[in-house]
Amino acid sequence: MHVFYQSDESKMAIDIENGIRNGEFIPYFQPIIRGGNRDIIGGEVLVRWQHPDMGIVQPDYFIPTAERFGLITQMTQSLMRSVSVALTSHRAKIPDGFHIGFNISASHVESGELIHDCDKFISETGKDADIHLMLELTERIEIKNPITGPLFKALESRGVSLAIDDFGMGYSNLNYLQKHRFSHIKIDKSFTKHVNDCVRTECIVDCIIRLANKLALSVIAEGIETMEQFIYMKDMGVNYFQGYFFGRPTRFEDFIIKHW
Ligand code: G
Ligand code: G
Ligand code: MN
Repeated sequence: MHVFYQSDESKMAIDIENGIRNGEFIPYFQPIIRGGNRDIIGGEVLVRWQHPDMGIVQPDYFIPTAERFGLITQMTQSLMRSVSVALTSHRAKIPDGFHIGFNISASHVESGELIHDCDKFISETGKDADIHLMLELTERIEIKNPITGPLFKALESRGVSLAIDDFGMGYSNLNYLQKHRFSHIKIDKSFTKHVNDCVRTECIVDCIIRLANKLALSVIAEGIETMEQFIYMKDMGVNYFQGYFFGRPTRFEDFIIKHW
């Protein structure tokens, strides 16, 4: 008798695939703040799995499997669709120039579908709607494909911003910064956590901000949890802020109710 032992991970991959079809992957939003007046200028989309048995599941549990089993592009596409519906239905409440950031995996960049997905999102939310699309590419994964050059140019020509996410945690790929026109750097929360108690961290943060300024990149500090961290980063010249101090990731409806 032939017995086929299916691994736990491939079982999960099947659940993920079904979950995508059933619309179980939902967007949460976390506000991004401008330093001066503390206005909300946008939000980052953070996916959650609304699991039929387990309830709300955090992405660290399922993103690696979705990536390994080639499901992340589909998941992001379904997320982009949900976000465009949410934004369109609350358009009147959303300020002009609102930034909406998606986390994009390397395989999605390499798939060749990203530009089409962005075009779709832009046309769904309305070309004149003045909603600004931002893509966050984590620095922890290396994107090897040579298509990034033309792709990044095409994105730029559509007004899509590119941010390097988790900056300082990965390859610290300065070559990437040299070659491509990123518009934003997101300082990883592990640095933010120690800005007031570790001189070495302060030196690193100082260098990242100087580098960003010289390259005319905007800086977003992630993981701001206290007033002290906010003030420290603001005094250092950081432009934008994100973290529990300003708001945790929430459902879009709660995001709208809480902030407007
Ligand atoms: O809230 P937080 O637990 O949301 O997110 C955990 C990790 O999952 C972060 O590294 C974040 O970048 C990643 N993540 C969240 N949403 C998405 C998504 O839609 N796509 C990808 N590729 N990663 C995501
Ligand atoms: O990797 P990426 O930067 O995309 O993901 C952001 C992650 O950071 C998410 O898991 C999000 O929930 C989490 N996060 C957001 N704000 C804070 C914060 O103030 N403190 C901590 N510890 N985590 C945060
Ligand atoms: Mn991110």
